[in-house]
Parts: sequence; structure tokens; C-alpha cells
Amino acid sequence: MENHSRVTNVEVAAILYEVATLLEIKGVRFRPQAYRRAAMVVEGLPERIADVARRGELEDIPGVGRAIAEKIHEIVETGDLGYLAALREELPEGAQHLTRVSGIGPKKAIALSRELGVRTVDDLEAAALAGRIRDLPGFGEKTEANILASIHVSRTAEGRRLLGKILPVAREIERRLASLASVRRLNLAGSIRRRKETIGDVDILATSPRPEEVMEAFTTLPGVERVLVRGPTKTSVALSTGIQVDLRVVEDEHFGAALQYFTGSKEHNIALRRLAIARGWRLNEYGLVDLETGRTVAGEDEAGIYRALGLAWIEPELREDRGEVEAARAGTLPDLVGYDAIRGDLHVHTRWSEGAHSIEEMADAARALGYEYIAICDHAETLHVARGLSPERLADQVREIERINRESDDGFTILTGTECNIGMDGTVDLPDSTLADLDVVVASVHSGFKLSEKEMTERVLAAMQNEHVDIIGHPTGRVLLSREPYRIDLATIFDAAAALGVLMEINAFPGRLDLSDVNARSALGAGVRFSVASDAHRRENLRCMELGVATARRGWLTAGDIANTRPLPELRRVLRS
Ligand code: DGT
Ligand code: CA
Ligand code: CA
Ligand code: ZN
Repeated sequence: MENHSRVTNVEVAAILYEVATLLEIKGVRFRPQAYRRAAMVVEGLPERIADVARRGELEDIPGVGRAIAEKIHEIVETGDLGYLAALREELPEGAQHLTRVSGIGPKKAIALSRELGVRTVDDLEAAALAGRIRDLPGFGEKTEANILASIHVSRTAEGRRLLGKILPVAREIERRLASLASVRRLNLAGSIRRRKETIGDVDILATSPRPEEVMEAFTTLPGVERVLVRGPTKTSVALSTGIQVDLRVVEDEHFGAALQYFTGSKEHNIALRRLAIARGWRLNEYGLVDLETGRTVAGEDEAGIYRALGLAWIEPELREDRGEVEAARAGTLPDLVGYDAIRGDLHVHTRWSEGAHSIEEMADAARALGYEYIAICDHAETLHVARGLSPERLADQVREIERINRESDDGFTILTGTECNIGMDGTVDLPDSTLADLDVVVASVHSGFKLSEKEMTERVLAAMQNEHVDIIGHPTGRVLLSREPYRIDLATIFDAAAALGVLMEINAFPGRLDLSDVNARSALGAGVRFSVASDAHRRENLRCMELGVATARRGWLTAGDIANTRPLPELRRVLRS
């Protein structure tokens, strides 16, 4: 009975998670959720699962029934689970990889693997290109073409996750590690510190008098499924969600240099290293060193590195080698919009269309964020899928908003609005007389993505010609990691927007971030002004605003470029008519 205690909760949970995944791939219903639920409970258990098992109290754990309790017993006794081995045997090799290509479910993955011997995404691509997939029962030519298209998207998306998904996870890990007595300094680094729209892996940097203790705590954090690399200076783990997290522990005297280095981007670092070399210095993760004298010029704090190189400190969001090093040298870096500069949200939905909450609930959530105003922009009629509002229903909503505003006296204002739909011909789906009565009119493309660039550009230009349209919503229609932007001549759109005073939206929804950082920067160059908006469909989503501000910062925007950093009277002047 001695070796019972060797199996950790994380290891037990990892086995249960894998069982869940394999059952899912087999197409078994309900049981995968049961295993996953049990895995999560085991993972979060304050006590050792082995001790609970020994007392025979496994079934007292919520989510653990008889069958799962027996399996946990076996894992605790033997460190392994026969059932899992059997499941692995059953599955054709590689089927797990194939399901990552969108449109390939477990059934298709198994068929491809069994019938064609396809094991990897590369095999799959080769089979599709050779026209071998179309003849499989249940596939066909169209499926084959779709598979090729999805492979293309998944290639560029390979292993990347949305910033909005990762940031809360990274912050939770940061919080837990920072609270350890053995941690002295700690900072997020890598793409997550730069707030890039998608994240490959999470990088964390720390200093500590007792690195082994920090590493041990790190590998036993809740949610850690596997330890990939275990070392005194770098440890990498995989979370049960598949996210990889790298923790590096460095000496205090190198912390600044390491933070600079591991924040990246690689391109930004190369530009800095060029400056260092020109001065006869060497820059790496240990510091900035004079090659001739061996003297350390900087290294303990990050700002010191930039200072020594004759640069103003550069915000992490700008570190992409897109001109920020030159601007830092010339003293012309922008005064980036602050995360707390937003005074209101100009695009939110409610239960009146496809949202989950009432007008009051959205307004209260906005108040709680410290906002001064919010614009209710539910869909209009032609967007049937979203239960869009007819002009009559919208008039009811406007009266309702006026009533709520009359009854509150705390200075918070609910603005009336719509997110109307831009039709194929560029007209919007509400009459001018209705639009004229609204405070905020967002107009967006929701269909007909396959138009030619010329047709799409003309379509959106036509919508902008409507004097009531204040904002173009999610201007390129992209969905991160899954849908490419539609073809549109953005330079022409931006010039027109600047001339007409139409705002371009930076849609802050995690899967959109549309305009992107790069597009926002070129719009800025054309003289465009912006609305950064959450497009929230439920009150919790108002918090996505942060991701939009991050994108704005990565696009070099200042508060002055963004309409909803203005107090309400000023905002009204920025909106058209
Ligand atoms: P990711 O994880 O793909 O979203 O992007 P990053 O930027 O977090 O990249 P990652 O995790 O591979 O490395 C973290 C940082 O470490 C990176 O931003 C810059 C630095 N770094 C990594 N490899 C190199 C390298 O080969 N050369 C230079 N100069 N820096 C590197
Ligand atoms: Ca990274
Ligand atoms: Ca990394
Ligand atoms: Zn929309």
C-alpha cells in the first residue's frame, strides 16, 4: 500500500481527461462529460486523492460515481488504467490529430484513418490533393475541397489561441505564482505581454532565492496536465486545455534583460541588438554588456536597457519592429490610449435581439465598469437569425430607453442605436426616418462575403454615403483562427471614412478584433477616427473592451483618436448629424 501516495491528483486527472477525449472521439455521449467533470474535481481537490481512495470515500466526491471511483482506485493502485489502454488501442493512430481540422469530426477522422491510412494533417492534405477523399462514403468532392480550405486555415492557426481566452488563464497563474513566498519578481512576457491577438504559448518570468520551490509549485498548479520540460531555470507545462506555459526563473541582476528578451518580439529584439552592436555592446537575455571592457551597462531593469540604447521605454504592445525603435530614438512614440480611458461602449446587444440581458442589466454592468454611457445597438429586421427589430419594435425600444433614462439621475446615459445590416446593394435595412431618431448607427456586413473586392468596396462606400451611418462595424468580417477577412479595398474605405467623418470600429470581441492592429494603424494614417466597442451579447462580455484597447494600442492609437474616450457632449459632436 506504500506506493499509493506516489500518484498525484494531477496525474489521476490527466488520465481521466484522456479517457474523456478518447470517448468523445469515439462518439460516445454523456460519459465524456462525466469523466471530464470528475477530472476537474480531482484536480481541484484540496486533499490527496490517494488518501480519499484509501478511506474508501471516493464516491463521496461530487461528480464521482461508482464506475469512475473504481477506475480511480485502479489508477491509485497501479499508476495506470487498463480501460485507457484499451481505448487507445481501439482508436486508429492519428485520429486525434485529424479532428483539429475544422469540419472533421470523430467519425470522419476514424474513417479517413481506417480507409486511407491518413495519420497526420500532411497525409490528409496529400490525400485531398490526390482526389482520394471524394470517393469515401459520406465525403464527396465538396467535402474534399472544404478539407483543403480548412487545412489552410488550421495551418496558420496551428496551436494558436485567442488572446481573450488565454489572458484570464495567464493572469490566474500569474496571481498564484506571485503569491508564493519564494517568488520575488514576476512578470508575464512573450506575446501575451505584447497583447498579440493570438497566442502560441504563455511565457512567465520570475526571480527567486529558491527556484526549485517555485518550479515545484508551478508544476502542481491546478490545471497542469503534463510537465514537458523540468529544469532549474526553465520549466514548461501543458495545461489540460492544451495551452503550454513556460516559466523561467532568472537571477535578479538579469531580470530586466530577460524580461526585455522574452517579451520579444523576435524582430523587435533584432532591431535592438543592431543598436547595441553599433555601440560595441552585446545584448542578450543576461544583459547589455560592453564587449571591450566586459562591463555590464544594463540588465537589472528593463527601462535601463532602453535608456542605455538611447531610446524611450517602448510599450510592449508596440514591440513588433514596425517603426517603434526609430520613434523611440526620435522621441516621437505615440501617447497610447490607456486601458482606463474608455468612457462608454458604442455597440452592445440586448434581449431585444440576440443578446442575453435586458437594457437595464447591460446598463448596470456598464455603470459597474465606470462608464458614462452605453449605446444599445440591436440588429435590424433583415438579420432574421439574430431576431432583428422592425422599425416599430425599434421605436418601442427607443421609448423604453427614454423611460429608463428619465428614471435614473446618476448621470449615466443609455444611447439609442442600431447595428443595421448593409445589403448587397449598400443600402441599410432601416428607413432614414428611423435612423434619424437614433443616437448611434452602426452599419455592418453580415452576409455576401464572396463579392469581388470592387463590389464589396462599393457596397460599403454606399452605406457610408448614408448621412445617418456613424460607424462601420467589424469592417473586414474576419473571424480569428477560422474565417479570412472578405476582400475589400481598405485604403479607399479609410479615405472615405476620414472625409465623411464615419468612425471605423475596432470590434473588441475576442474572435474578431476587427479592425486588426495593422489595419487600425493604416486607418490612423489616413486620418480616420475610431470607436472601440465590445459588441457584447451578454453583460460579462462588456469586459472584452480591454482586448479592443489592446488592439488600438498595437495600432498606435491615442485616446484622441477614439470617439468613446470623450465625455458624452463631445461624443455627440463627433457622431454625424
Ligand atoms: P507566441 O508564443 O508564438 O505567441 O509568440 P512569442 O513572441 O511569445 O514567442 P516565444 O514564446 O517563442 O518566445 C518568447 C520571446 O522570446 C519572443 O517574443 C522573443 C524571445 N525569443 C525567442 N526565441 C528567440 C530567438 O531566436 N531570437 C530572439 N531574438 N528572441 C527570441
Ligand atoms: Ca509565447
Ligand atoms: Ca515560449
Ligand atoms: Zn455585427
